Formats: sequence, structure tokens, C-alpha cells
Amino acid sequence: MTKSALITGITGQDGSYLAELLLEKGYTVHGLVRRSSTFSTERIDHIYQDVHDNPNLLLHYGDLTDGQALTNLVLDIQPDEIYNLGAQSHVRVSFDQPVYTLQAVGVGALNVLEAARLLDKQKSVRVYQASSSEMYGDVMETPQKETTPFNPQSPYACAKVYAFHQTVNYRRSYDLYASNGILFNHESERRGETFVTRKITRAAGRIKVGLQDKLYLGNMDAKRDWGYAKDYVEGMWRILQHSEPDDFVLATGRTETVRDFCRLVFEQLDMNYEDHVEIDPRYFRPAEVELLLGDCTKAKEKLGWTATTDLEELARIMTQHDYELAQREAHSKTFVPN
Ligand code: NDP
Ligand code: GDR
Repeated sequence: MTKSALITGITGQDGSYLAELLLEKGYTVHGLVRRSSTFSTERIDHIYQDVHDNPNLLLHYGDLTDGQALTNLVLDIQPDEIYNLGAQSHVRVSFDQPVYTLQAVGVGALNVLEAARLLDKQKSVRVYQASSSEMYGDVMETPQKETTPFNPQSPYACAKVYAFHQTVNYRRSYDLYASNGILFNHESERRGETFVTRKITRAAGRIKVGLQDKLYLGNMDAKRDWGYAKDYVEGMWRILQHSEPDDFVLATGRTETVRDFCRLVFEQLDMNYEDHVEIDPRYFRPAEVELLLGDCTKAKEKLGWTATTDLEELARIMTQHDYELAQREAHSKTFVPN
């Protein structure tokens, strides 16, 4: 029988890759989309089908903060799996919007769990919660694994810790199949342009073709464990196929600084980042997570999952994509129809 899944955050980086993966596996995919005055579906336009053509990707308006509508939707579509990827996911922005971040990330996850608990009385459902390495914050041990204590350093991370514990709580209290994936940073050519890797690859491409000269960054000494988003959505799916609900770290096991990533990207385009990058304290955070490095031994042993794309390859994919994008931008700017 065809399986069905609901993805919150389907218009985001991970949601778009996960939707592709599940469609390839023959799922019927439902996605939650926020109403906005402009289209937000750019990342999934290529897989969207007309609703009149018996599609297997269906989009529904909704918001994680509207628990009643979410419950109605879940009871209506009766998904076998729910992937809760929706979030105000920008750590720096969470300092500007702490209450909204908690509502979307923390209460939003609780709304998903409540809806799933009600559906589970009628038919079994599995829930994936998008937990984050940011929960380790000011790290208590390195590398970080499932047993490492959380020590969050931002409103975003505090909200994710709340969502993590509620997921475990619903598993224990109601016997709900609910699992956390504790994912370390993962990037791609679909990454939002205000996250540091994409900000760097976008700027490098534009600098190379002469559309800008400077790139302003914050803390270049922060270290992150960066992987490729496509690998990580495969991990999410594997987490929900496991015989029992559990919590898993997904990471590459290698950490590098923002400066190292910058160097890699500019070198790809035969440039020196030092000629273009300047520090703007505006991008510093009130509290910083200095080092993240994950140990995914448990996922490797129980799920057979490992990251397959190294940092050099990730930088190459993103840089090439954004160089071509910048070339198109430069062309459309100078093109004068005759
Ligand atoms: P993105 O920021 O790219 O996507 C976030 C998605 O959530 C978008 O579809 C957004 O919709 C949606 N969203 C935001 N607020 C709401 C809301 N109130 N109700 C419904 N939907 C909402 O994030 P990623 O794809 O990178 O990350 C996916 C999830 O994984 C997030 O929960 C993130 O916190 C978590 N995570 C990400 C990691 C990473 O490195 N990428 C690592 C660890 C965890 P819209 O398009 O309308 O803005
Ligand atoms: P992060 O990702 O906070 O790890 O959260 P981000 O790319 O925003 O920052 C990574 C590191 O780079 C430093 N940095 C800058 N960051 C941004 N955004 N812009 C800059 O100009 C800049 N300069 C330096 C940051 O200080 C930080 O140390 C991401 C998100 O996807 C979360 O949702 C997810 O949970 C975690 O990864 C794991």
C-alpha cells in the first residue's frame, strides 16, 4: 500500500529535498505551506503537479502555531509519517524574535505531537522531530553524541530543547512512535541565503562576475560540522523506518571554521577571500556557539547511515551553482534588447 507523509516546512531547504526523496519512494506527500503575499514555493515548484491531475504531492495552508487547524488537517489526511521540519530556523534572528521563535519551534512541535497523539488512537503514525546540534550550545563534551548534555545558547536552541524533550515525553507517556534527529549543520545550493555557507557562496559568485566587491561576515572562527542536506534527509527517513522510536545524531564527524569554508570557496574561483571579506560586528551574536562536532556512531550502527559528501565537495557544488547563478544575474543586468 502507498504510504503517505505530512511534511511541515516543505518550502524550506530540507523539506524540498525530503519531498523529492519520498516521492521517489512512492509516497503520497502532503506539505504544510504558510500563506504569504508572495509565492514561497520556489524550492518545490519543479515537483509540484496540478491538483486536477491526481497528484501525489498535495499542499495545504497552515501554520505550526495554529494547533486546531493542524489537528484538523492531520485527522483529515491521516498520514503514516509526519516530519516536523517547520521552524523559525535562524539562530541570530531568534535573538530578535524570541517569543515567536518559541511559538513556532517549541509550541509548534507540541501542536504536531498533540495532533499525532489524537490520530494515533485511530491509526498508528510516526513522528520525526527536527532537533538540532545547536541544543549542545556551550558544549559539555566533544564530540557531541546522543548522551551529551544540552547547554543551549540562544532562544532558538532553548525552543529546540523544549521540542526535543516533548518528543521523548510523548513517546514515553503515550507510546507514540516519535523520534528526534539531532542534525548537525547541513547545507546545499538550496540553503537560505542568510546562513553563512550560502552567504559566502552567493557573494563569491557575485564578486567573481563583478556584481559586488565586499562580503561582510561576523565570527569567522566559529567551527561547524557541515554536511550536505541531501544526505541528511535520507537519514531522517531512515530514522522513521527503524523498528523502534529513538534519538539519533547525524553528522560528518569533521569540524572546520567559517574562515576555512570561506577560503575553500574563494579558492574555487581563483580568488583570495582576504581581498574581499570584512568583519561587521552586526553579525556577532549575543551568545555564540564556538564549536560543534558530531559523533554519529549510533546512526551508523543502527541505521547504516553515514554522510557521503565531504566539505570540499559541498563547497564545490554550492560555489559552482552560485557562480552560474551570478553569471545569469550579470547577463540579465547588462542585456539590452534591440
Ligand atoms: P529552513 O529555514 O530552510 O525552512 C524552514 C521551513 O519552516 C520553511 O518551509 C518555513 O516556511 C517553515 N516555517 C517557518 N515558520 C513556520 C510556521 N510558523 N508554521 C509553518 N511553517 C513554518 O530550514 P531547514 O530546511 O534548513 O531546516 C529544517 C528543520 O531542521 C528546521 O526545523 C531547522 O530548525 C532544523 N535543523 C536544520 C539544520 C540545518 O543545518 N539546516 C540542522 C538542524 C536542525 P516559509 O518558506 O514560509 O518561510
Ligand atoms: P547556525 O548557522 O547558527 O550554525 O544554525 P549559520 O550559518 O547562521 O551560522 C554558522 C556560524 O557562522 C557564524 N557567522 C555567520 N552566520 C551568519 N548567518 N551570517 C554571517 O554573516 C556570519 N558570520 C559568521 C555564526 O556566528 C555561526 O557561528 C544553523 C541553522 O540551520 C539552524 O536552524 C540549525 O539548527 C543549526 O545550523 C544546526
